[in-house]
Amino acid sequence: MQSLDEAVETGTRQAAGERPVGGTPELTEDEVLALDAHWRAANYLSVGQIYLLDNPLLTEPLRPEHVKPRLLGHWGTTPGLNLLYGHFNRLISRRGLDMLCVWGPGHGGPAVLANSWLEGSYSETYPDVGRDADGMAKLFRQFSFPGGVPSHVAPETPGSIHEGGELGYSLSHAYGAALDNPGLLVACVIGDGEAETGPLAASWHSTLFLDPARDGAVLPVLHLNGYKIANPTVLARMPRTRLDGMLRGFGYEPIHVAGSDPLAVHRALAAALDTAADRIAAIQRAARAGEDTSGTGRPLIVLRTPKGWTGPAEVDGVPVEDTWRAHQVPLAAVRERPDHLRQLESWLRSYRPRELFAEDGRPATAVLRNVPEGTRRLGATPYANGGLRLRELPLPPLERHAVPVEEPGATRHEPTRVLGELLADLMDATAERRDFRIVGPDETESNRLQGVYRATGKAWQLGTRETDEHLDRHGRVMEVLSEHTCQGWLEGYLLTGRHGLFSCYEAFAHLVDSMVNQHIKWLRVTRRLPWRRPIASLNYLLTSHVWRQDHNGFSHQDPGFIDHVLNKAPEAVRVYLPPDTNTLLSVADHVLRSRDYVNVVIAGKQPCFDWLSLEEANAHCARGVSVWEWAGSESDREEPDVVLACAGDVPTQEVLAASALLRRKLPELAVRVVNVVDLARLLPHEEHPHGMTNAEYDALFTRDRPVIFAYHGYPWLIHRLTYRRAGHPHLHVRGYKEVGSTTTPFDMVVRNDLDRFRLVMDVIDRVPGLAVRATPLRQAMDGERLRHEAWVREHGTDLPEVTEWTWPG
Ligand SMILES: Cc1ncc(C[n+]2csc(CCOP(=O)(O)OP(=O)(O)O)c2C)c(N)n1
Ligand SMILES: [Mg+2]
Repeated sequence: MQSLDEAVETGTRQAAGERPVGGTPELTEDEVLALDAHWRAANYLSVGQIYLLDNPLLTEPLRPEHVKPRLLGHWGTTPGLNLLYGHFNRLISRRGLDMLCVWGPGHGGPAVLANSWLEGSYSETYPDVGRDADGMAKLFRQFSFPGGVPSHVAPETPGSIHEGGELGYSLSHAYGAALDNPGLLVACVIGDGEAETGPLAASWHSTLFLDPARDGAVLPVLHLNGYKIANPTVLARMPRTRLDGMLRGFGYEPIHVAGSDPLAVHRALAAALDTAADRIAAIQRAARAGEDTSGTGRPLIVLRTPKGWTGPAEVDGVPVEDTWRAHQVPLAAVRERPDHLRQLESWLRSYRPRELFAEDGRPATAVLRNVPEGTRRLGATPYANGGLRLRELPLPPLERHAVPVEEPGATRHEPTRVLGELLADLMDATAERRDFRIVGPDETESNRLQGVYRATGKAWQLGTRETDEHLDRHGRVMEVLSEHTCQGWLEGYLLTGRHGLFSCYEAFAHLVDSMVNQHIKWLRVTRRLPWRRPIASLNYLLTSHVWRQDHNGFSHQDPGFIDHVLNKAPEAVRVYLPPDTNTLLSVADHVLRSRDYVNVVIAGKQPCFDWLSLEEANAHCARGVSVWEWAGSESDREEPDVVLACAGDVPTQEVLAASALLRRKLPELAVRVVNVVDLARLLPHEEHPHGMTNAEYDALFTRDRPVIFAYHGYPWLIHRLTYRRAGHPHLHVRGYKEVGSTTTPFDMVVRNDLDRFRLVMDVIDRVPGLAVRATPLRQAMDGERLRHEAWVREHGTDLPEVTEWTWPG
């Protein structure tokens, strides 16, 4: 049989399909044939991955034992992704582009794997899977197979920054990747089902935040294959004029490509991509010459091709191609049913593999005609292995921002306001290199980080008014009222080798629970892939926290994000509760230098006592948990009678106030105060890299003394973390009990039984021998709580002795 190379040489149309190829000025016949050959090869390799255990080149008739016993994968989206990969190759090769692609329908894993194998990046990453017959057999066998590779565009897939497992985040990831990468074009394939998700719908706005002068470009491809798993999609059934109206409203200028005749679609898609690339180049040229391009619609491709295109048209008399039935595995009983086996074989042979691959399995030259060179290949781009491009952050010396602390509790500062100054220095230091950004849902100022605006503004491409503040086309603070979009931008930014911080109200971090799950999973897998270089950690600063949502109340009170992330892979998760300003600075410095973690930092923005000098704060953070000797009363005794533990700024203040009361009222009681800044220290050391050994834990908390633990969040978490410790039966935790309201700060702690008076009562209730002896004190404490209740209701403020309380020293 004639090889494809020969077919292209002689200009025979036969090799490329039945229909004649019409000439267009843009694409020669050879080019169409080469695009089609690549597509057929990728489709063949995709079907092979889903079905075949053996006989990869069909050198013999297909037998049941050549087929996998469990057929797992998604065919429907795959031909569309294959089509696009080949066309992106052409665009890159012709124009010398640096390109990255985010594949929204990541369930089309076979497509991206097939293309990586074809271009050679797969075998370079995994040398045991060579670009030959043996390698092809391994490529097929390993897919969705125990011990092999996942079905999605997972971290294992070369060139991927986006698994696409949980749908909705492709476009925000793509925009995050493009920020501050002026030479990069990020293509983003969006499934029409994915486009129905809330996060995706919100992320269309991203184009109004992208700065064509200093950022790269995003080219969205809305893939209208018409269906999701079992339903048509909204956007595919929407009349075209309405779809266009929607897209134009978001700032895009759609370019439509539609069809089911492969050769016609190749021509139309190539022309569309050329048009889009020309428009992007023109917008960038204008913006970089100082022109305002915000009125020009950004190109977007609407690709309308059949779901499961080129797969079985019908199975068992039921239509499959171009219906929702093509979503997963169209032929399900191949091993059992000879007719299905025959259908699979003819499906595979319809791609004419003998034209596409030599006998030794290597792809024919014509198949690879458009494959770019070296790191321009989508599977080899360093942009998708961000750690390769990562630079150390030029963090300022902490001494420059630390607050002076001569003695504990003598002064007060707003921790996040001081941090804002440090972040401003960091913005200054990265002004040229542009590799640090802050994202947040409209709360940078509310969280008192506004110091940062002396160094940079807020990204904004639309019109401005005189009354607006800090809006700036080139700004590196990104504010949009979609936590999902913020999270997606930051993930895309970090995954492509930069640094950042997400500042958010504590309660609303829950909106991205599911997104952070996925990111943690990504990190966990990449840590086991030696070729993936470590990336900067994803850092959350959660402020405006549960105890100080004074004017918002119950809806804004929820400390549960900590519980959520601590369920996740311990190797990738860190939670910090700095109790004062210098400790926050020390923690911030640490997390911004760290790699491959999700760090959650919970810190207050309200004036807070300064407990530790910078030196003490650094030592405390290095230990993660320390005895604060100056705050207790155990110095002249061998062992404390009771341990008052605390984690979080408000609980720390309540514990110190309780300790001061106990010192005055029960001077003979030996009280130890322990502060926990790194929550994972409480875990057993076998469970978390930061966990303490039992010996360390027992030395701090004792094995048998009562421990009253005042904790920032839900009390159960502390029990969960410590349940295996010898002292656990003696541990009593106070924290947020879901009693929230719009009320005074001290009323919040009283209502949740976390206040100093209640803590003293807890001590009396638990230290043997105090129950009777200290009854008068217990009664007095109860009286204080009643007095508080009456006072706040009458005056609307906290008791003067509470608001004016200071550490007695
Ligand atoms: C957030 C989310 N919800 C549900 C699913 C389950 N799911 C997997 S694929 C799919 C359909 C996707 O349709 P579309 O985006 O159009 O992709 P394609 O048609 O290209 O397969 C769904 C609902 C998911 N992966 N993520
Ligand atoms: Mg679809």
